[in-house]
Amino acid sequence: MVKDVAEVILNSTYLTALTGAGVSAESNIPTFRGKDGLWNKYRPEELANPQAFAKDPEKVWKWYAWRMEKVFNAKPNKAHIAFAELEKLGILKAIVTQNVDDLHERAGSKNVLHLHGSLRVVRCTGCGFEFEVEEPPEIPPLPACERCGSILRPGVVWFGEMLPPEVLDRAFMEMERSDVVIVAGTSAVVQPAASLPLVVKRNGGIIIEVNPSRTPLSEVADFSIRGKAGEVMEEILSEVRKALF
Ligand code: BJW
Ligand code: ZN
Repeated sequence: MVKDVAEVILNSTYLTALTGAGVSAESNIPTFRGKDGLWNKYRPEELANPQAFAKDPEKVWKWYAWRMEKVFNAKPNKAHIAFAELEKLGILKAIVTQNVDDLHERAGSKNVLHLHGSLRVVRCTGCGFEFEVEEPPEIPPLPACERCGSILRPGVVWFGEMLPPEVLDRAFMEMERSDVVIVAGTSAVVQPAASLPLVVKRNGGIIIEVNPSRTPLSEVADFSIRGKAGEVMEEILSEVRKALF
């Protein structure tokens, strides 16, 4: 299977990837759902929404500050590195990620689209001022905007919120151009991200799924490799290299 997939990748004209939390699992960052999922005891629907923040901003901020700490100290794993290598080889053209960590970039990937924002970004709920952070804020007190004094919030996309329109447009454009897409480490239940690979399928392209578990996308995927992203992507890269060099 991995050999066949490597061949498909080598024959592709425009390969892209859609990644999710499972790709960072081997960097010890918990996923949201699935086996070993859940950030602490919370389901994402419970805290990753504007209503939860309005009701108890301190609780939500504490959850994010704790996650920021974990993510900022994490290291890219074999999956992130393999994706970055495939881009360097000129084969992978773009990564569309649902992840709010920056592990793809830290592994060396250049063309990364963040559908759900980033834990590195903090935004003012009043004036919209946005900036990058090196460290998580210390909570309490609630972090306040230095320009207008309003409460700051994590620069991520919560349930019921729009995805950044220009990022979503570019993600759809990348999928329109793709003849092959690797879908790795996502439960493929959160929309509109989960629909992106269907664009490739509709245009007659190929979906390669990499996930230890079945997902709603497994039914339409041309290849479903059941395994951990780090291990599988490393094998794929090694097969690609063997064929090239
Ligand atoms: C491994 C592994 C290993 C483990 N290797 N793999 C259409 C129909 C129904 C509902 C909607 C719809 N359109 C919109 C909605 C509403 C909603 C939605 O999708 N709800 C569904 C859950 C039902 N969507 C939205 O609200 C979005 N906004 C929007 O559409 O605006 C317009 C609109 C609003 C309202 C109605 C209609 C339109 C916004 C979605 C924002 C998602 N935000 C979060 C939180 C980000 C901030 C934070 O981090 O806190 O994004 S939720 C969370 O889920 C996070 C993730 O990016 C996202 C996806 O999760 P992901 O990455 O797939 O991870 P998991 O944990 O689910 O799966 C991990 C997978 O890895 C598993 O499959 C494992 O098997 C696997 N795995 N180890 C490889 N080693
Ligand atoms: Zn402000």
